[in-house]
Amino acid sequence: MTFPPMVLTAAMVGAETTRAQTPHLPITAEEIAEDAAKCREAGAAMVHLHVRKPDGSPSQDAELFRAAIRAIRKRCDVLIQTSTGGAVGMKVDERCGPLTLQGADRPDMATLSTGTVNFGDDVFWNPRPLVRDIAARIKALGIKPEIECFDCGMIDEARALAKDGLITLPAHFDFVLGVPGALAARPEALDFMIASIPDASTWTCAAMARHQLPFVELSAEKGGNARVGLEDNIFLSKGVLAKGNHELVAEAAKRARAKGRTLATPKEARELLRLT
Ligand code: KMH
Ligand code: ZN
Repeated sequence: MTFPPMVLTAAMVGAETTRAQTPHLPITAEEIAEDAAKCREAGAAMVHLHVRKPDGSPSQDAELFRAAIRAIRKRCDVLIQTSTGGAVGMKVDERCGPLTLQGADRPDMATLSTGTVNFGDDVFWNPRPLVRDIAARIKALGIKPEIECFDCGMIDEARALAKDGLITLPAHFDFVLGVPGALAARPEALDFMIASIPDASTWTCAAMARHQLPFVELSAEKGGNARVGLEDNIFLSKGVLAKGNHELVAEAAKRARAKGRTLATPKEARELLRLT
């Protein structure tokens, strides 16, 4: 079967990875932009973006996002998907900081997690009213959400959001597999999720830690898209740190091509994911 070009997303920063874990985590706008340009060259069509304060702590501050988005767009044409998850414990207005950016600074996409989930020893808190609030803000900004599903019920919740007119179908889903306390990174789980999404929807898979690169191969075989990057995994191979997100993207690109997939450019990704 011939599949469409594969969209590779680089989850570059996250909220949990620390410089103590890897010295290669980009923190400043310039560091993020430099690595984003290398990710683009290596085959990424999109970056999933979090930002940090100068001390490295997670932030959803609009001005930090504005600086990172401008720095990235100055260097390359990669699509920018901002986080609305932020870090555990953040309140909704803080989480939605990047959704206040308009005009040339507006992100291309934003994430929308559709349910509460254990997140390691913490809880990533997404009760229904909060999810609806964030969905409405994404809709008002006129961009498309990536529905982050840490568990299967979150796909069903997306259908409920569509019924309420808060998202449109077909949607774009991200299956997040392997967060401790949530759905494990098992091939059967991926198969079930693929079978569960509404007709004509698109999907990507973000598997955690050592599962990241093997699940790029699985996603490639199954006709989907994939997310890699230091938010979810810091190792290129056992005990070997990735020297930046671009190394993980390059490895993902190699594995995707070995499975017969071509890689989407940002322009192709925009069409494939039906972004406005
Ligand atoms: N940092 C996690 C608690 C998102 O970006 O939308 C949530 C997260 C999801 O990373
Ligand atoms: Zn994230």
